Amino acid sequence: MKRVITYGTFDMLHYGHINILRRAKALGDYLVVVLSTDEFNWNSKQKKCYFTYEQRKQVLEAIRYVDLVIPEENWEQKVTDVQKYEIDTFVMGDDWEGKFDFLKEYCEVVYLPRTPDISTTQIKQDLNSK
Ligand code: C2G
Repeated sequence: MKRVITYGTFDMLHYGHINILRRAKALGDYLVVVLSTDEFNWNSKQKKCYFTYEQRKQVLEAIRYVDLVIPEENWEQKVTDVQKYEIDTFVMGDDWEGKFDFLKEYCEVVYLPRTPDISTTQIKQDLNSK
C-alpha cells in the first residue's frame, strides 16, 4: 500500500486541481489531501476563499482519487503528517519546485507540472470582467 500526500487550498475546484489529484493518486494506492483551513489561508497565504473549509472538504471527498482529507493549519506540520500517515510520496505542483525538499529525508518528493492557463484567481478575474 503506497501512500501519497498533497497539500492545497482547492478553492473553486477546477481541472488543474483534478489533474494534480489524478496524477498524485497514480503514484500510489492511497491519497491524503491536506486542505488549507480558512484561517491558514487568510493568515499565512493571504487567500480569501470563496468556499469554506467544510465546503471545500466536501467537494474533495467526492473525488474518486481522494481517500482522506485532513486540515492544513500551519506551514510546519508536513513532517508530522508524513510520519503520522506513513507517507511514501509527497506531491505538489511545480510552482512549489524545491520548496519542500527538506521532506526528502522522510519520503519521496515529486513536483508535477502545473496545468497551464487555469487558476482560481484567473477564474475570479474573468468573472469580474464580464
Ligand atoms: N495546481 C496545478 N495546476 C493549476 C493550479 C493548481 O497543478 N493550474 C496545483 C498546485 O500546484 C498545487 C495544487 O494544485 O499543488 C493546489 O493548488 P492551490 O489550491 O492553489 O494550493 P496552494 O495555494 O498552492 O497551497 O502547503 C502547501 C500549500 O497549502 C499549497
